[in-house]
Amino acid sequence: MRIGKVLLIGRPNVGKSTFVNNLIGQKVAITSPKPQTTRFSIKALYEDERGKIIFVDTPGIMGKTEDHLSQRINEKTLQIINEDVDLVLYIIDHTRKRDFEENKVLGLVRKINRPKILVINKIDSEDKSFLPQYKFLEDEFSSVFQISAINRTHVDPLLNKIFEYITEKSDEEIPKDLKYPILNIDSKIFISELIREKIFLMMGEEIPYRATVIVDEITERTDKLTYIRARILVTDDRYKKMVIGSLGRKIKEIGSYARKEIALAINKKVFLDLKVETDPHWQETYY
Ligand SMILES: Nc1nc2c(ncn2[C@@H]2O[C@H](COP(=O)(O)OP(=O)(O)OP(=O)(O)O)[C@@H](O)[C@H]2O)c(=O)[nH]1
Ligand SMILES: [Mg+2]
Repeated sequence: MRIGKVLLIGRPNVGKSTFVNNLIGQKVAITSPKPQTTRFSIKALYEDERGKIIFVDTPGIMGKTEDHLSQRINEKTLQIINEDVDLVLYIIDHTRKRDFEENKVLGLVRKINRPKILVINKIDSEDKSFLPQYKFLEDEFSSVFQISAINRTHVDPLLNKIFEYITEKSDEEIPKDLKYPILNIDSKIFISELIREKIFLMMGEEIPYRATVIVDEITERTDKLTYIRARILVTDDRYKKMVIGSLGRKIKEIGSYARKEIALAINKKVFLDLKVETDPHWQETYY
């Protein structure tokens, strides 16, 4: 069987998770316009008549890491990029200047001794382009693709190229992490991610980094209704107030968006029992 693993690497916000979702054809990783939306690596299986590919989405590597959370995320990401893979996709966003952060990621990419493809994302964007700043990279990478992950532009030719690096493997050579059906995360984590995404999309700049979501219970109440109990943990009481909002409006809104999406994903009605708690140590406990 032709089977292999492809690692995605890039600074935050370049569109790694969007690329994986649109390639797989369903949402496996949450996305947002805020940096480091992804907090742990997500492995998702793509399969067609040519073979199977595990795409490894990773958290965007931050240039500066001042807090515990982003330091831990960066550390974990560095471990993942050392895993053995068949191919690396180095994803860049040409609408952003090449800066310290990009150079840091490029330094890491250079050290990976595997075949690499340079993927320039967001070609649909009408924002100012800094493409000339990335021109020099074309000499370094044997293949360069300009894509729009969001519109799926040039994704198929890229996929054809990716398959050139995916070889036949014997049963013993097949990576163990191919045992899961599509995703390497369980439903509790998946649901907590969907709720966390709403926090990234609906709260200001700071709260998303002070918050995490824990799903404590998923119970099938009837064959049509699923009960889900979850907590949003924040580091401080003042963030708790902000997430709850005046008259509880904010948490209601977050819960309502999350509930609708979860219901769609599991194809059942969902009762979402969502609370906010202060836990100053969640970052150390969970990351
Ligand atoms: N215009 C445009 N926007 C895109 C494209 N791909 C992704 N985006 C947007 O870029 C933002 C970041 O996308 P993500 O997929 O979350 O980026 P990421 O690289 O996974 O980010 P981290 O998880 O934070 O590292 C989101 O607002 C996406 O909608 C694209 O092809 N074109
Ligand atoms: Mg991501």
